[in-house]
Amino acid sequence: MSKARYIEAKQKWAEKQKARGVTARTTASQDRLPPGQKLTEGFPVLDLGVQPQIALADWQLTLDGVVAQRVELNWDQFNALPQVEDVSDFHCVTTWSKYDCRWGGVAFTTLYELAQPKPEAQFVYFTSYDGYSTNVPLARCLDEDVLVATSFEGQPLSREHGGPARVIIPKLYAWKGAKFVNGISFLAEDKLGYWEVRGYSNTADPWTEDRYA
Ligand SMILES: Nc1nc2c(c(=O)[nH]1)N[C@H]1C(S)=C(S)[C@@H](COP(=O)(O)O)O[C@H]1N2
Ligand SMILES: [Mo]
Repeated sequence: MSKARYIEAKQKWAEKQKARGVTARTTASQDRLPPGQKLTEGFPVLDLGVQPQIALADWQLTLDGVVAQRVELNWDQFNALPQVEDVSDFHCVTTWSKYDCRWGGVAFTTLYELAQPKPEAQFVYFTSYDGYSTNVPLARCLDEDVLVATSFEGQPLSREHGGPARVIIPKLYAWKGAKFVNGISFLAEDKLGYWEVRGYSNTADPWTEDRYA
């Protein structure tokens, strides 16, 4: 089942990259803003009170769990992977949304391909340099707009917004996207992340205002 989603996502990424330049959403549909959200023009910063400083020479991303291939990527290796760009809307559970964020980096599907999760892997657990963590079903991570971003609006991702690299999962509330990411574990059993153990919803769907569990 995740195999089929993976192939579908790969195909959609290919189509989107082919149509580069028209990836931006051009029509602001009336139902674009999820219920209970307010549009913001700025870009608020939300963190745990620490913005870890990671030298690129020390940066590492580990892919592990129930995988055929445990992978450790340094900064150069990560940036040598195929790069994609995607424009998406950003919805924070604290009720602000930001439209048309242009992220660049590596598609989640590319990392999936590298690690080759086994069929029993159904969940993903992300960890970060600031001690943050969050969990997402694998199927949601295989959507064609999920990426590990290293750039925002064509510029290297700033530290306050999660640089060197952060996860973007546009269809879920933004706490599901780990800033300062350093680990992606593919798991057979779900494992709650930082906010999920503190009462935030596990599913985090902005369209059903699925904010708190
Ligand atoms: N590592 C880490 N990732 C994180 C957080 C955090 O505190 N630490 N906060 C989350 C929350 S609640 C939101 S809304 C977004 C905020 O991203 P921004 O600061 O770029 O707006 O990052 C998410 N990812
Ligand atoms: Mo948030």
